[in-house]
Amino acid sequence: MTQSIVVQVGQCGNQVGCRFWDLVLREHAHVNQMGVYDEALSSFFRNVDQRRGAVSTGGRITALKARAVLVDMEEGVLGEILQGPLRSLFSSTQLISDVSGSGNNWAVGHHTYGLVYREQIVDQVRKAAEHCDCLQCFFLIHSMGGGTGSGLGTFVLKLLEDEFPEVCRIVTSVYPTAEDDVITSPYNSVLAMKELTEHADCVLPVDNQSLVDIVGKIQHMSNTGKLGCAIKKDCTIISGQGGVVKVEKPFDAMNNIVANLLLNITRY
Ligand SMILES: Nc1nc2c(ncn2[C@@H]2O[C@H](COP(=O)(O)OP(=O)(O)OP(=O)(O)O)[C@@H](O)[C@H]2O)c(=O)[nH]1
Ligand SMILES: [Mg+2]
Repeated sequence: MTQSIVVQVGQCGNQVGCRFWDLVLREHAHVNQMGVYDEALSSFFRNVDQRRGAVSTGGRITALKARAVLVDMEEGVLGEILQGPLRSLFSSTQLISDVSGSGNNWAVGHHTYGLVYREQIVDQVRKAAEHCDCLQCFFLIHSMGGGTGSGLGTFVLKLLEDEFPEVCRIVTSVYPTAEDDVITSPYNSVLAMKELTEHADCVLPVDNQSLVDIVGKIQHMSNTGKLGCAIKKDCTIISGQGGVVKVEKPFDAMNNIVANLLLNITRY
């Protein structure tokens, strides 16, 4: 069985990433009610027993740790993750953050923070890779509009190519809407796109405007009682209902769609 490592960069990358982890756990709990640490679970999680160390597949679930590295140059989102319901999935060393963010500036993320955090990021990715028997894929999640996601995100992509050339790099890139608040987002997107074309094996482009439209349509159908059998009320496509994260945040419904997309392409 192969394993994958998720690298989530910037606010958007981390918020989408958290919806993904929430959804993976819910789906797994649904199909594996005995709480067995099986091969499907091992593709994204390690199972760690405090006394015995890593537990091999076939045993009971003790403490799951996500195969992930979380990077954001602002503390806010990572701080929330460390205090939120998913906190036990990550040890603090898996989280890499600074204080002030990249100020929506691609170059600050790519060049300034890239150079400063290069070693720390490589170290954490290497540690995560050492815990894998057969590392197949990196899943990078980031936004194209923000400075950290686009700048540092694409720096990390190149880093992964340099350090692990044989491991496939699949990137989920969230594109800004035409009315995006971030004035520099078109520039950040173009600069990041060049890096994607050079260093990614596969890009899953996600358009924020389409996400807004889909969420709006589903909510309209729900309000007018027109939800049919295709989409049920509170289904996982847009809703976190039944998940470990109880309070829905502004981007959650949109991020659930992206998390579903990722879950569907990684399902065994
Ligand atoms: N779909 C979605 N888009 C988001 C989310 N958070 C931010 N965005 C979009 O991402 C872009 C801004 O990027 P961010 O990820 O917030 O920025 P960042 O990577 O943290 O970079 P800096 O804040 O500049 O350091 C804008 O286009 C936002 O609309 C999210 O959770 N989901
Ligand atoms: Mg930010």
